[in-house]
Amino acid sequence: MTGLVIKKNADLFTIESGDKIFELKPKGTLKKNGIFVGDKVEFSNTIDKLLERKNILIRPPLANLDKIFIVLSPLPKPDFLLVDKMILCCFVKGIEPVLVINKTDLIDEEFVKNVQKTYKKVLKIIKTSAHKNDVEALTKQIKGICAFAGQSAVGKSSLINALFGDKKEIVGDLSKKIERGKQTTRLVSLYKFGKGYIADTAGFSSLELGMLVDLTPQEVGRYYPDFLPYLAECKYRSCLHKLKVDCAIIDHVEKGDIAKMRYENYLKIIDSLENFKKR
Ligand SMILES: Nc1nc2c(ncn2[C@@H]2O[C@H](COP(=O)(O)OP(=O)(O)O)[C@@H](O)[C@H]2O)c(=O)[nH]1
Ligand SMILES: [Mg+2]
Ligand SMILES: [Zn+2]
Repeated sequence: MTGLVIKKNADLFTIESGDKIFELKPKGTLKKNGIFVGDKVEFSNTIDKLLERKNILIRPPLANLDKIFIVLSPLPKPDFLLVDKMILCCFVKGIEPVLVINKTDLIDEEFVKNVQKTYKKVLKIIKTSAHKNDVEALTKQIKGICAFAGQSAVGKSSLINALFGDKKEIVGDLSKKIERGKQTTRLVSLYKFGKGYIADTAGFSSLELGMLVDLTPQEVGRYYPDFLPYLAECKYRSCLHKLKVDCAIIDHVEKGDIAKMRYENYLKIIDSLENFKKR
């Protein structure tokens, strides 16, 4: 039989298969540390085989992520460099990023417009208010294995609470874990929601560049959907888009086709990637 790992507790794994749940240990030759929540496995009375995975994150430990909701809000003030790093990480790993503008009850139109202008060519953008229980757009987006990311206090836990609504026993467990997760646990579970699953990714608010260590600075621009239409215009194929001469990206930033902030954050990301590799 095959199933999905939805929870891991020491060497005991919770596997969902159809509408049944199994609690199993891996057979002797399989290393428990090699099996992640989100993995598909073959099993009998033990977990026998790990099936192919499409991606993996180490922190939080999750396999086969389909979508990450990157949440931001007017308060706390957004850290757009972090947002851009998360978007890059998603594209590198083959995860669909969705930008969630939360706290629309507090937001002025100007804030929303600016975010939309900067990111409309980059990823899907939806608006929510956890306070007003306005999570319809978010509900529609939940397919496959999904996780929430974003700086602390943007409303990730509140959104998850709003989604689960009256299923209080799950929510209690989930939000407790998320709070606890800040200091201690690295445990992750998947909770079924509609057509997909939601991961309670405690502490998914920062991102180490180590995750992108296999990426060369020259490759970074290729993961920028807003750069993509112009890359062929750069004179040199390995253009880092740092020098004005013969660089189409800088040209299109000046023309306003590419958001200046996206470009400036791009420069910061490739610089820190270069420094990281030198260490
Ligand atoms: N006004 C408003 N406040 C919100 C909204 N969502 C969350 N908050 C508040 O923002 C604070 C942080 O929320 P929380 O869910 O803990 O954020 P997390 O750190 O991202 O999980 C709490 O005081 C929430 O009540 C919202 O849609 N509107
Ligand atoms: Mg939280
Ligand atoms: Zn260039």
